[in-house]
Amino acid sequence: MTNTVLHIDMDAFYASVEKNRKELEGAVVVCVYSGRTEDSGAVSTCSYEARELGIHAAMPITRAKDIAENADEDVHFVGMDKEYYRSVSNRISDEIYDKYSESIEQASIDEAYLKLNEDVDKSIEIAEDIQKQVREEFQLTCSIGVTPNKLVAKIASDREKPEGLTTVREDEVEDFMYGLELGEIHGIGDRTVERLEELDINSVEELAEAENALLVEEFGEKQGLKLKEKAEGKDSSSVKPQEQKQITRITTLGENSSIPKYIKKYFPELAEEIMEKAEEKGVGFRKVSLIVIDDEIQMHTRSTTLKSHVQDQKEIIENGEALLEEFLEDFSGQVRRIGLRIADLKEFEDQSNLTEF
Ligand code: DCP
Ligand code: MG
Repeated sequence: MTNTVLHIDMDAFYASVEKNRKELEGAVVVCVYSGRTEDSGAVSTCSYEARELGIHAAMPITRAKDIAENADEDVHFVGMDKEYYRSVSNRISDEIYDKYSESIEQASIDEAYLKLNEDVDKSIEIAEDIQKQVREEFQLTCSIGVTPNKLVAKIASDREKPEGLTTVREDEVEDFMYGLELGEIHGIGDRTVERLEELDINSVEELAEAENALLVEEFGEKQGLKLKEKAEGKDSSSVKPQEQKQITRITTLGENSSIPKYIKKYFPELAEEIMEKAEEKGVGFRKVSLIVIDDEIQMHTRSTTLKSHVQDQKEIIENGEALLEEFLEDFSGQVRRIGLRIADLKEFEDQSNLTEF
């Protein structure tokens, strides 16, 4: 079996999330206000429209406001709300990435590595599918690198932003790496570039072909050889999945509805997908949740806690149905998307074949 690593990086993440939340058009600048004076603080990130004006992350807010004042278009300034961005990030991972990989490493609030047990062509299809769902379900875009390892994936995802898809196959790694500047390789900072240049190593190719002894003398055995491996595009580090806290599956209804019978028809398939994942992970659950996304894209959740941990598809469906009926009793809108979730997960051993006395 072959496998690949995807690196997914959201485009202008905080700014894009704010754009949707506040229904803003055009340039958006997300600010971290320090509170000292009204405008003291720095830009956290900004939309691509704002970048075109010359605004960028880490710029003082006062400077960004000066630029905005002289711009022909409106520039929206909003305060950073990291907790909210984190909740969106968790949902993207939970509702989309989780369907494709057993091994997801959330590397930061807006980037994740997925290990896929697939060949490159199938992996590209999955990456396209992920981009489509992120766009349709979250009105956000992301850029993805499809490659043999984490090091190359991280660089690849950054090559064609926004909404880029960059594939580097095993036999293309060398060309890809040699086309980079030394400083573009993750983990090779300005100071390292300077030290390499002092050794007359001025390109990635030269680093890949440098004498081991020379690098070891300058950087020590471990770091010296590591630098060379990086230049070769080699990386043996594995995707390290975080402990999974919940399993969620959501689907869009054929048409918006508020009729329990119609909505419930979607439950068996959702529950089956959740169970497949739970069995693959070897976990049982004690909490079942219903997720409703209404026709105004508002999300509602309702949950039940069970008496003990189980690993039972029927429990998901029946509790989901009860929660849905309860929810619809005092809900006057229309349901657009429906989902089920299991949580409070625990390693689970099937004991149904043990005889009870
Ligand atoms: N961030 C920050 N300060 C920085 C850099 C980043 O607060 N100096 C935050 C805001 C970003 C998020 O981290 O939205 C992710 O960082 P990225 O470098 O991925 O930046 P973006 O997602 O905003 O833009 P890009 O489209 O270039 O990935
Ligand atoms: Mg990003």
